[in-house]
Amino acid sequence: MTENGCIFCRIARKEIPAKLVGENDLALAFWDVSPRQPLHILVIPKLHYANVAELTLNDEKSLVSVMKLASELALEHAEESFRFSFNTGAGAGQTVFHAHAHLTSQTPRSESA
Ligand code: DGP
Repeated sequence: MTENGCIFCRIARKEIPAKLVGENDLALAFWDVSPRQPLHILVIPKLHYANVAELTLNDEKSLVSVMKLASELALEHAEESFRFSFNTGAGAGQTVFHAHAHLTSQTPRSESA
């Protein structure tokens, strides 16, 4: 499932650049272009799902891949505490309608800051 014009699909296909930070078979991670926390990484499924509920209900393998990659990166890049969040719907602040986890932390490891 892909969507023409979806910016995160285009990043997943490596058609447009992003600062990649990790990848596995079904998920990709890159630094958020406008970070709102000292550590701010986005983790996306490579396949297109509009939000985390669509992802969860349709593709458990991609969901697990997203969460595994996000967890690995959290342990690697956050000092002690971190947050995963999925804005879902415009009213909740979602602006890119391709499912993505925000991995944020106020306490990045020094080499990640
Ligand atoms: P949300 O508001 O939850 O839909 O989050 C979308 C995030 O995606 C927002 O923090 C900014 C980020 N973003 C949007 N376009 C790009 C892009 O082209 N590259 C990167 N690296 N991040 C992007």
